[in-house]
Parts: sequence; C-alpha cells; structure tokens
Amino acid sequence: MPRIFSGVQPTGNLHLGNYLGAIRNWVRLQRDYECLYCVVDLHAITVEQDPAELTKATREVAASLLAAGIDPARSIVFNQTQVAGHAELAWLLNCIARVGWLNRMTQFKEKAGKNRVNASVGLYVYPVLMAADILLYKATHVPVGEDQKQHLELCRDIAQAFNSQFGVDFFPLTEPLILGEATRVMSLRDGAKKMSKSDVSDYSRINLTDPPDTIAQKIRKAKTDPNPLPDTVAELERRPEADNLVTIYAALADRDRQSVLAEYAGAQFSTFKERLTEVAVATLSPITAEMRRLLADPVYVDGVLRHGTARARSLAEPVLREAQKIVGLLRT
Ligand code: AQP
Repeated sequence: MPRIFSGVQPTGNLHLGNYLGAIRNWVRLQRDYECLYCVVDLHAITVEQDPAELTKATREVAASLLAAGIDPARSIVFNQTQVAGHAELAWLLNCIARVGWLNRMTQFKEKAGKNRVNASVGLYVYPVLMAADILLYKATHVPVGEDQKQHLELCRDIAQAFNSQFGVDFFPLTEPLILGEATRVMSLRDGAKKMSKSDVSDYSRINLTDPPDTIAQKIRKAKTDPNPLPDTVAELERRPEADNLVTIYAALADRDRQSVLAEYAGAQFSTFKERLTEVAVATLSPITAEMRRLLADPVYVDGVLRHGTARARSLAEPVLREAQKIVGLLRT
C-alpha cells in the first residue's frame, strides 16, 4: 500500500491556507493510503518559541487535525519529538546533503530575512529534517501546499544521493501530491504574500478557531479592487486579491474557478464576499466546534498522540536500523 507522510508545525493556530492546501486533502487521502500525520514540533523550534505556547499549540494542532476529520484509528497521528528516529536519521542525512543544495532553498531566505548570519543552524537544515521525517517511514507520497515543493525535490535528491553513495536501492524517491484548487492561499491583506500563521496581522488569515462574526469581518475587510468579477480565469489572474478570494470560494465549494466565474461574473465584491462568508462559515463552524470539544479533554488528545507515537516508532525503528547498518554504524 502506498504510504503518506505529512506534517504541520505547531507555530500557532491553523488557518484556511493550511486547511485547503494540506489538511483537507489529508482527510481525503485516508481512504486510499496508509497515512502518518505529524505535528512537527522540532521544525517549530528552528525559530524562537515560547515554551508554554509551544506545548499548548502542539495539543491545539493535534486537536485541529482530529476535528478536521483525521481518524486516529485509521491514520497515525503523533508529534515528532516522541519518535527519536526523526532527529537520528536527520543527522545521517545532514552528512549526505550538500551546503550548495541548502543554499538554494527559498524558504530559508524568506524566513531568515536580511540578517541571515543570525538565523539558527536549525532553520538552515530544516529541509534535511523534513527529508528525514519522510524517509524514516519510506513514505511514497507527501501531500503539501505549493510552498513545500522545493523541499520535496531536495528530499528526492538526498534519497538518491544516499542510495548512490552506498550502492543500494533503499530510500524511495517520494512524490509530492499538490492537490485541489487552493494550493497556495494568499494573505487577505496582500495578494502577493501567502497566508501564514506568523503574519503579524490577524486580518491576513482566517483561523480555524475564528467564530462566524470574525470570519465575516475578515472577509468584508479583505483587500480587493473596485471592479466587478470578470468572466474568465485569464482576466482574474491579472488581479491577485480577486483571484485569491475566488480560489478560496472554489476550493471551499469543491468547484473550479471557471464555474464560480460563470455564476458571479459581473457581480460586485460586496455581494460575492457575502456568499464567500456563508460557505466559509458552513465549512469551518463544525470543525471549530469539534476542536473546542476536544481541547476541553486534553487527556484524550494526549492519548491519541501516545498511541500514534507507538505505531510510528514501530515503523521507524527497522528503517533507522537498516540505514545505520548501510552507513556502517555499529549497533550491538
Ligand atoms: N497559504 C497556504 N496555502 C496553501 N497551503 C499552505 N500551507 C501552509 N500555508 C499555506 C501548507 O500547510 C501545511 C503545513 O504548513 P506548516 O504550518 O507546517 O508550515 P508553513 O508552510 O510554514 O505554514 P505557515 O502558516 O506559513 O507557518 P509559519 O508562519 O509558522 O511559517 C504544508 O503542507 C503547507 O504547504
């Protein structure tokens, strides 16, 4: 059976971009794949985190996954720290990956900003840890948003370099799965920036925890241009903020952008935003309610993570042992 691995960082509340770009697809993939879904707390600490907030966000993100429809009886849900193999394999892969490959990673450049020498070494080698996350389970497919495509290509380069250095056919060349209409949801305030947990403006994103009136307010205030909706996708693509709202609507309603334009061409954004609010609230409200219910029961959420950890460890251990043996590391 093909195997899926994917992760989400506990760096704050999940937002609509995480949901449409990743988590909703994760729920659907459970039908046809063996799935591991991981709260990647070791990735989160590549930038400074408040320890108490990090613990809280780890439970919250786990609860969001369950609330969104990840079934812990079927899929393996756990947090990265509890399976030591992630960090151990990452070290082996750090010794395979080349500095030149990491220097090309655009996410590091974006996240490190101008003061690059002051970024943590962890942030720089983040993509190698991500490769270890995937290869520790020999995952065949990784569902991600568009922003992670480059890291997936690096994962394949690392797997190939490992296999060729040691003359083995051990690690798979994992395929990205970039699914749906909304592979890159943009900020509601700036059509050139992706919607992100760490954006300073809460108005830039719709959080999975936002109540209906907050969702309505954020959509009302979302940046657009003064023109009505166009007829064609080609015209829409010249208007980034308009395109973003139509894309979000299409993804939420499980339609494509052209069919949304066929219905709304010529409409004013004030009208379209009301319809968008309705579909966003209808999708997110049940998830928010279920999340609240789960967060009131942290013992249950911790139990899910503990159970997932045990299952993940049993898959990881033989792969790690074999990788160590291939490299020539002695375990007695
Ligand atoms: N705006 C987005 N549109 C579509 N997909 C997105 N993803 C994230 N943002 C968007 C996808 O969500 C999954 C989990 O991402 P993550 O939280 O681990 O890391 P990230 O991509 O760095 O997300 P953020 O919100 O931007 O977090 P911060 O602000 O902490 O860096 C991934 O599959 C990602 O593609």
